[in-house]
Amino acid sequence: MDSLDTTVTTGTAVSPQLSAAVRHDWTRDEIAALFDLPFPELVFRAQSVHRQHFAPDEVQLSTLLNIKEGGCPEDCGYCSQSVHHDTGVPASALMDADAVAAEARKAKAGGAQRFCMGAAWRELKDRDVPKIAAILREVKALGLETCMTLGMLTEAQAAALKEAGLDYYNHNLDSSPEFYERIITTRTYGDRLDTLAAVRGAGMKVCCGGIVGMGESRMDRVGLLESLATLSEHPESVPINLLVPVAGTPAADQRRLDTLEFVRTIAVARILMPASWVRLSAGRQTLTDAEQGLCFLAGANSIFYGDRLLTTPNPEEDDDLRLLGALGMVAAT
Ligand code: SAM
Ligand code: DTB
Ligand code: SF4
Repeated sequence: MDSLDTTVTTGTAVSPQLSAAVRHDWTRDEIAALFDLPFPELVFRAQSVHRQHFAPDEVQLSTLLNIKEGGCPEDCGYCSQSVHHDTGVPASALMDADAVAAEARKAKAGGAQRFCMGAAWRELKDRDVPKIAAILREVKALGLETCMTLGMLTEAQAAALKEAGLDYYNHNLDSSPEFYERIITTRTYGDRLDTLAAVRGAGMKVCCGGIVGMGESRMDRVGLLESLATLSEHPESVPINLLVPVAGTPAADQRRLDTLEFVRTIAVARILMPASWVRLSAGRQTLTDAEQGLCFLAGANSIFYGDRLLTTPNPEEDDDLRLLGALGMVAAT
């Protein structure tokens, strides 16, 4: 049996040899068939594939800092930082390098491995490149891995960031190409793919995933994962965000996605991109310890660590350390 086989043997103990080969030719039908598997079969397959590439008890810890909040000209329907929505999030200037380094030092002392910095920009402006480079040099000097998400990038900007010490660039596809157009009108799916190509071209690692629970259908979740899993190189890091509903945004009143469907999405991402770190990202505040444990069982092996995401709360570090301890899991080395 390989990872495509959707045949299920019921009432019989089977130990299929599941292939964890990295493929880039997944079809929507194959992906939809994985979503349709009985839950225990799906989680078993995800866990089996996971163990062929990763230690099952290791979790990668990334701490997030909003280095430039609010005032973003884009109209992403889920986002608290868009000027198009009345969310009460103020627009701030870009933090200076010393202030960012102070936060990075705290993150490192708390046990973070990677420091992720987000700016509420449509795109990086050339005039800000020296300031961003200064930030990167300071954070890198602390011995942390670096990640940034600054909106769209040109090839030259991507090269400059790489040169300044940027390890990862986060730029999400967010949803299927079809659903994307219903949540964002100010830039296209193609624009996002161009930025991802610029990041790859500069030799950086890619962090790219999406958001679920925005009112999309299961086929849209299939479409998102198809877009990610058919990239010529899989993103090294795949954040799966569960929508954090923010008052004042068009997505504010969305019904919460069923947790089992969220776990299925993680399991399918794990099977499709077996060698990538799958991050259980935004939305952990609404998951119980047991539900988060289920996400790890389904192949998630990375989290945002620290009590804030960009503008919304995340679990306290102590709570996460307690949870990892209770699960017998450790920070990845
Ligand atoms: N402005 C940059 C951009 O969009 O490329 C970077 C920051 S942006 C906030 C990074 C990602 O965070 C988005 O692409 C989206 O996937 C996720 N995100 C933003 N708001 C969210 C929310 N309310 N719930 C879940 N995920 C969210
Ligand atoms: C990602 O995929 N999720 C993070 C990070 N990349 C930048 C952002 C989550 C934001 C959640 C809502 C907020 O705090 O504003
Ligand atoms: Fe701007 Fe990023 Fe928010 Fe979209 S998700 S409005 S680009 S900060």
